[in-house]
Amino acid sequence: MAEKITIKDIPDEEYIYPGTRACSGCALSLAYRHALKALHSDGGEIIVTVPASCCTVLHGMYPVTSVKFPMLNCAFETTAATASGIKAALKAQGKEDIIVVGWAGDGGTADIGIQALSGAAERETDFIYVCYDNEAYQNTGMQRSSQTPFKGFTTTTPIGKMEQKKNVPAIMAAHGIPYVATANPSYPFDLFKKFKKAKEMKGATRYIHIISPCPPGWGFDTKDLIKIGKLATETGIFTLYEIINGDFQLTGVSKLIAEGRKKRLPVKEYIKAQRRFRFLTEKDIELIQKNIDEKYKEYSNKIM
Ligand SMILES: Cc1ncc(C[n+]2csc(CCOP(=O)(O)OP(=O)(O)O)c2C)c(N)n1
Ligand code: SF4
Ligand SMILES: [Mg+2]
Repeated sequence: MAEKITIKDIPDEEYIYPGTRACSGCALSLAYRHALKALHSDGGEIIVTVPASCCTVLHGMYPVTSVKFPMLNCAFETTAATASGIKAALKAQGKEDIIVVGWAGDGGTADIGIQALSGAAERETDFIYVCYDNEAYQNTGMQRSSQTPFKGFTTTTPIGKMEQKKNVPAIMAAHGIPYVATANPSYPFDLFKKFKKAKEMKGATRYIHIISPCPPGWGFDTKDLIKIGKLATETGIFTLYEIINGDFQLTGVSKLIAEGRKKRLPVKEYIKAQRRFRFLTEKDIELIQKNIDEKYKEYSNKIM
């Protein structure tokens, strides 16, 4: 696969019909759209399993659906277990070429689904697991998850969450799986490329963690979706990287920032653009900025 992806590499075919039941300006829809194009390119079939989440809402209610591929709804905590079952059934039928994908929210991954995911990864189950991280239980009314950021407002953290976010990609990397990546739908070429790589690396679990800005949950206008996603990476709060067979590499804008080829923006720009962060004090923002500065110092030291 060419190192540089351009618009010409993105297939025209759509796998999500226009008019889904997701909110307008939803990053999940955008990420799903480009991921499906990458997974389908060069032919091949996929089966996706999705637990209770905004993604099930996107799909619509039986007997109608907004997608063009086989998808199995599963219980909230069972994405990786269901994907493992699908994989085993396909193997029994000799259909080993079909790619199995588990696609879950942050609650379904980092909280209730983590034991099934950890077990599947340890057993080297051959499937792609995706967590789209909208940083709360958005589908049920914006409750806190372990992915809600420090001081983020949710309906169960009315003065802001007091704890830090759990680092799920690092937990998955600690399983020694061959491919871990982060992605951001505001950078579709980087996302597309990562899904193509995950598709090619068969034989064990591959994990992709996608930041997924959510206008009603995060408190911004739908027109600002791309801007908010870009700010997440341009301020350094959400880093783009890959860990291939244990080798950590920054990608895209995060790489340019660490190499000093692009200026990192102050995190205040990301925070001030979202109503969920309205309780943050100047001191809180300073602390978040300090953490990002330290993280980037480490990245730059690695590169030098
Ligand atoms: C065992 C169980 N507990 C609770 C629920 C209710 N429930 C359905 S979706 C959901 C939240 C999902 O959050 P997340 O995984 O982050 O996906 P999002 O809705 O944010 O897309 C909850 C709590 C459930 N379906 N099953
Ligand atoms: S609540 Fe947020 S994540 Fe869920 S469909 Fe709406 S915009 Fe997307
Ligand atoms: Mg969520």
